[in-house]
Amino acid sequence: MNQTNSPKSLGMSVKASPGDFDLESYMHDRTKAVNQALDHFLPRANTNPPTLHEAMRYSLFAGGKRLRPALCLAAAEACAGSVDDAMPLACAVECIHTYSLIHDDLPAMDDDDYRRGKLTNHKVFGEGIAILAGDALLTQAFEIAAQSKGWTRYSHQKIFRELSHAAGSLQLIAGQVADLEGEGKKIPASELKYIHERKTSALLCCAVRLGGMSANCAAARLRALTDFGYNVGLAFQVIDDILDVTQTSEHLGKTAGKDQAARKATYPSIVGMKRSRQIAKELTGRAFAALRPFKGKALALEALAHHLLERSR
Ligand code: GRG
Repeated sequence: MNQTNSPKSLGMSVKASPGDFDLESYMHDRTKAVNQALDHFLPRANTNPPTLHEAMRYSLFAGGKRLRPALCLAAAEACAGSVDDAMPLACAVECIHTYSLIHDDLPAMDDDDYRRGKLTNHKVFGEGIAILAGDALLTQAFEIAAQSKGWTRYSHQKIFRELSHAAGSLQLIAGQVADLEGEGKKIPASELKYIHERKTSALLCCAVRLGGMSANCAAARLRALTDFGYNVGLAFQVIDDILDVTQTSEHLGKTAGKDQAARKATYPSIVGMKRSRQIAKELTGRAFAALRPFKGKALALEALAHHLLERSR
C-alpha cells in the first residue's frame, strides 16, 4: 500500500489550526486508519481481473490528501459518534472522489498526465482500463456503504440516496458538464458558483453529512453540518483555483496552470486574486459560524476548515 499521503508530505507541519488542536497528528492517525480500511474493503490487487484491481488500487493509494474521509470522521466525532461507525461511509466517499479524478484526467475530459504526484491512471493502464477502474470505484463505494451499520434516523436507503445524489446528474456530474461546456467561454461569477457547488462542494458536503448520519445526529445538527460542508466545499475550490495559479506542478502533484491553458473560468480570472482570497476567507468564516451549535465540540472540523483555507496544495 502506498503511504505517501502522510500529513508531513502534505505540508501540514506549518501552523495547522487555531487553538491547541493538533491537526497534524489527527490527520496522521485518521489517514492511517482510512488507508487500512480502504485496503480491507478493496479486492486484492491479484483478484481477477488483476489489471482492473491494480488500476483501482493504483489511484486509490496514490497519495491523496484524504480530506473527505477526514471531514466525514470529524463530523461523526463532533456528533459524539465513533470513527468505526463512520469509516465505511468515509471510504465510500473517497472511492467516489477517486473515480471522479480518474475520469476527470482522461483525454476526453481534462487530459492530464499527472495526479497525486504520479502518472494518471490512463497513462499507466490505458484509457479503457482507466474508465473501467473509475466505474468500478464508483460501484465499490455503494458496496462499502452497504457495510455500514444503518441507523434509526438514517437507513441504508437514506445513505445510498445521499451518496447517489451527490455523485449524480444533478450534482458532481452536472458540475463537470457545466465545467466542460464553459471552457473557452466568458461566464459570470454566478455560473462559476453553480459549477463549484456541484463539482466540488456537493461531495465534500456529502462527506460531512454522512459523518453526522453515522452518529445518528438530530435534524438540527445535520442542518448545521450541511451549512458547514457547503461553505467549506466552496472555499476549497476557490483556494484550488488560486493554487493552480500560484503553485508549481511539482508542489501540487498535478499539472499547475491548467485552468488558464484550458481557458477555464476561475475565481482569480473573474474577480482577481485579492478578491478570490477574500471570498475564500468569507466562506470559511461562514463555515465556522455554522459550527456554533456544537459549542466548541467540533474542534477537528474547525481545524480542518482553517487548514483548507491556509493550505498550499
Ligand atoms: C462521469 C465521465 C465522468 C466524469 C466525472 C465529476 C468529475 C468527472 C470530475 C470532477 C472532479 C474534480 C476535478 C473536482 C474538483 C474538485 C477537486 C479540486 C478535487 C481535488 O481534490 P483534492 O485536492 O485531491 O482533495 P486529492 O488527490 O488530495 O484527493
